[in-house]
Amino acid sequence: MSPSTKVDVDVKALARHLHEANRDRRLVARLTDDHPDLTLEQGFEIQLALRKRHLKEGARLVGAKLGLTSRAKQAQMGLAAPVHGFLTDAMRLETGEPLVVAALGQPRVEPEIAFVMGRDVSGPAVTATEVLAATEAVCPALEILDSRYPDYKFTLADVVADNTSAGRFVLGTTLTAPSGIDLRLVGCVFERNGALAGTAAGAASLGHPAVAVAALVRELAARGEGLPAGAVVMSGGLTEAVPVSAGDVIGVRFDRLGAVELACV
Ligand code: OOG
Ligand code: MG
Repeated sequence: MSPSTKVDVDVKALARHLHEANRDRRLVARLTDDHPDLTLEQGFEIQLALRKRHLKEGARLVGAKLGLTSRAKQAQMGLAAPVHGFLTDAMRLETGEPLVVAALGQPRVEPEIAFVMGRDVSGPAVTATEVLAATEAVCPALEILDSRYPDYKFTLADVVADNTSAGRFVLGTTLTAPSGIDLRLVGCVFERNGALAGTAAGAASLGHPAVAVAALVRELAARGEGLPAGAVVMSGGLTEAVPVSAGDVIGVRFDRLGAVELACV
C-alpha cells in the first residue's frame, strides 16, 4: 500500500468511543496510537459524527470555534496549523455560573475574543472585511478546554476528531459592535487567582481575529456549511491555556471589550 492510500477507519465507532469517554469523564489513548495513518480529513469525519451524536442527544448547535491560531497556542501544543470545532448550548456556561471542575477531565482555560454573527456568512472566498460586516458584536470570552487525551498530547487528526478539545465556554456580558475598533490592537490581561497568567493582543490570532473567522468560514464552505445569524464563534486562544482546579478564579480583561471572570468549584 502506498503511504498516500487512505486507510479505512470506522468513523462512527471512533466518534462513539470519544463521545462515551467524554460522557464517562474518561481519558483515552490517542486515536493515532491505534490508527497511525489517520488523516486530518478523517479527523473531521469523526468530528462530524461526534457532532451528530451531540445533536441526537438533544444538544443544539450554537456556533463554532477556532483553535491553534496563535503562536502561543501552537508552541504550547507543538502543532502549527489552525483547526476548528463546533459549539453546542450544552457547552455554554452562563455569566457568573461556576465551572464544576469535577465535571471535566483535565480542564484548561484560555482567553479569546468571541464573535456573535448578525447575518449569515458563508462562501469559499469570504474575507475578514465581510466577516466584520456580518458581525453583530464581539465580546470577551474564556474557553475551557478538556482534551480526551492524557496530558493534551495529540496530533492534528486526533485533536480534530476530539472536537478540538472543546469543553465549555463563557462569554462576557458586554457586547461591542466591531466597527471602529481595530481588533488587532485590543490588548488583554489574563489572570489566575489575581496573578498574571498571560498578556496578548487580538493580532495574536492569525494576525487579526476576523482573519481567523474568515478562514473558518472558508473551511466550512468546503464542507457545504457556513455560519448562520446568531452563531457564536470563538476566534482562538490568544495566550497559552492554563490548567485549573477547584478554588481557582480565572479572569480576562480586554481593552475596550470588557472582562469576564470564571470561578472554578
Ligand atoms: C486544542 C484546541 C486549541 C485554541 O483556541 O487554540 C484551541 C488544544 O489546545 O487542546 O481551542
Ligand atoms: Mg480555544
